[in-house]
Amino acid sequence: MPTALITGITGQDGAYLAQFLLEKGYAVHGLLRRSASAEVIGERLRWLGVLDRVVLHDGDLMDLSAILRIVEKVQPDEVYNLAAQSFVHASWQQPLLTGSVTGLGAVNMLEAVRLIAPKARFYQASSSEMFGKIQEQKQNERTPFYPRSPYAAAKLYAHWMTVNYRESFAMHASSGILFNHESPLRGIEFVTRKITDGVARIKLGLASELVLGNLAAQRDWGHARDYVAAMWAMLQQDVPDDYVIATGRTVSIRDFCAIAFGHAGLDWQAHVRTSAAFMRPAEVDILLGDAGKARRKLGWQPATTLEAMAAEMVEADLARHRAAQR
Ligand code: NDP
Ligand code: GDR
Repeated sequence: MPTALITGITGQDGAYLAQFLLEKGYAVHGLLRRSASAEVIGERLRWLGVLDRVVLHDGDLMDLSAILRIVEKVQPDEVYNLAAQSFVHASWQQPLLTGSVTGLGAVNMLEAVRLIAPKARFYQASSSEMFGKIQEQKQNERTPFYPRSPYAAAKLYAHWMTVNYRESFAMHASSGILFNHESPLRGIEFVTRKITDGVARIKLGLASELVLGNLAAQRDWGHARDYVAAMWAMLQQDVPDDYVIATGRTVSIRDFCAIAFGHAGLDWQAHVRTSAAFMRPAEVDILLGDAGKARRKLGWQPATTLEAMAAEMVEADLARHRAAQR
């Protein structure tokens, strides 16, 4: 039975990846940082029905000694570094924390693997945000980067450190440059989930309006369930490498609103207003990925359309609010 260690296992991708690996017969271990609100820990893993099938280890990505001990104990075959301060908007308010966790945290994991389990295969959660102010209409693995936030700059550092450890120490380290991916388990502060939650509230009469920021921004959105399969596929290759994972379709926030509100039979324009509070100091206007390399080498392609994903998210938020009302 192969053993995987996932940092960020309590997040959206960590939960889906844990479920995916368990179905493949892996022993799944995860890093868990302590919280005073213990009752909400593992909520996403519980939602997917896998909380009691994973082994959780107390630790923080910033604490190298804890990481070293956990890697020693788990002896993983595969390490997935998903932990990060992942909310772009917050990274301007917390640039140092973001640099520490999202940037240096990856190096803590790389060091732990190099020192304790050098044969383990390593996955780094890189991001399309690294393309930022885009240098090509469609971004692939050769497109130059131009980060536009403290988050993106930190991810770029972690990305290049992953490449460097691969080249310096012959580690099996791969970097997945994933475009936005969403699901019913997406954090509520991210725009798709904020919208689907807003749709559910308005539909059930719990709210009348939804306040958003820049409606013109465009993103290439896929489903997290499809994207974790690509992470795994990267680590099954003989040779480590970097891959763009995307759908190849870009849609504005405005159009996502139309799809999500439309699913509930609502007119988005009657309910959405904008506020400067949700605008960013520097915006990533548009992202559109070319996942041709992943398709050719990994045999990967997305299975879920944006419309199906939006419908799944709206339905999940309706169910949550209905359950809370009972
Ligand atoms: P989430 O924000 O849902 O999850 C982040 C995870 O990191 C949580 O488990 C969180 O723990 C954990 N974490 C944060 N800080 C620390 C720390 N100091 N020590 C240990 N764990 C910590 O992110 P996603 O699941 O959406 O994304 C997974 C990764 O992929 C992230 O690195 C993200 O930046 C990256 N990414 C995501 C994309 C997307 O569209 N979702 C696209 C491209 C890249 P806790 O539950 O305690 O907060
Ligand atoms: P992003 O996701 O920054 O792309 O990062 P987010 O959903 O936060 O923003 C997407 C776009 O929507 C615009 N927007 C709003 N965003 C939020 N959060 N709230 C709003 O009210 C709102 N109104 C408009 C934003 O300006 C932006 O243009 C996500 C994260 O998962 C990162 O960790 C990951 O690396 C990238 O995706 C790829």
